[in-house]
Parts: sequence; C-alpha cells; structure tokens
Amino acid sequence: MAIERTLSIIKPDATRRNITGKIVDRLESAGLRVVAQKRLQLTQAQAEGFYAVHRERPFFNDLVSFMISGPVVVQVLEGENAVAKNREVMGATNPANADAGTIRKDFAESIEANSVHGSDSAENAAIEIAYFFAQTEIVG
Ligand code: RTP
Ligand code: MG
Repeated sequence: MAIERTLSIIKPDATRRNITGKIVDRLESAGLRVVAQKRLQLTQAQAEGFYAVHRERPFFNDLVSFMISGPVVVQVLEGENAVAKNREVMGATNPANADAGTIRKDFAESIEANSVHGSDSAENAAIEIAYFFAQTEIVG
C-alpha cells in the first residue's frame, strides 16, 4: 500500500471548544501520523484562496466567514492511503449523515461547522499541503 500525505485542518468550531487533542487522538488512532502542524488565524484572502474551487457555491461566503472566525490548526498527515483513511475517520460532510464513531458524527456542530477538513484526492492534497507548508516544515 502507498504511503501518502494529506492536508488536515481542525476548524474554528473545534479550536473554540478546546477539542483539538481529541481530534488528533482520532487521527493518530487510525494510523495517521502528524508530520507537520501549525495553528493559524487565516486571513480572508487565505481562506478564499484555499476554497477557490467552491467560489460559485451558495455557501462560499458563509464558509469563508466561518473559517476566519477563530484559529485553525493545519496539519500534514502521513500514512497508508492517508487521503482516503482521513476522509473515513472524518465522516460525511453533514454530521447528520456521518457514520457512528467518526469525528464529524461525534464533534461537528453543523454541515458548515463540521470540525475538520481533509483533502479529497492525492492531487489536491499536494496542492493544499503546498498552500500552507514549506518542504522544510514537514518532518516525516
Ligand atoms: P472539507 O473540504 O472541509 O474537507 O469538507 P468536504 O469535502 O466534506 O465538503 P465540501 O463539499 O468540500 O465543502 C467544504 C466545506 O464547506 C462547508 N459546507 N457548507 N452550508 C452548506 O450547505 C455547506 N456545504 C458545505 C463545510 O464546512 C464543508 O466541509
Ligand atoms: Mg472538500
């Protein structure tokens, strides 16, 4: 199996509730390793750039406002099939549809304030990792 890297973001609803450690525990317990991590207050421009693919979606402005409403923790996760593994541990976008035992089922507040982001493909993971991290900041 391929060792991959993926970008994870612990969103402002989770930093606000002081549950970043609980979320990292779920990721590590699933076999994902945190090989880079920093806490950031995103600017509007950073959040808009990160979510540029959603620019035309009706929820775009609300999403950007939410993502700059407090600190986030951005992480690079490494492990076997890290992209799919992380998505599995996160659960469905809407916590109402998320499987039992997933991060979003257990911690998300709503479809928007859903506690975590995870890259949706290996290709996007590479782009998203480079958006936040220099190579020298990633220590595997
Ligand atoms: P993410 O990108 O954050 O990992 O989440 P995702 O792939 O499961 O969901 P995506 O469709 O990429 O949407 C990105 C984020 O936008 C917010 N959202 N709000 N109000 C709404 O209907 C709505 N739909 C999506 C969520 O924060 C979602 O994670
Ligand atoms: Mg997405």
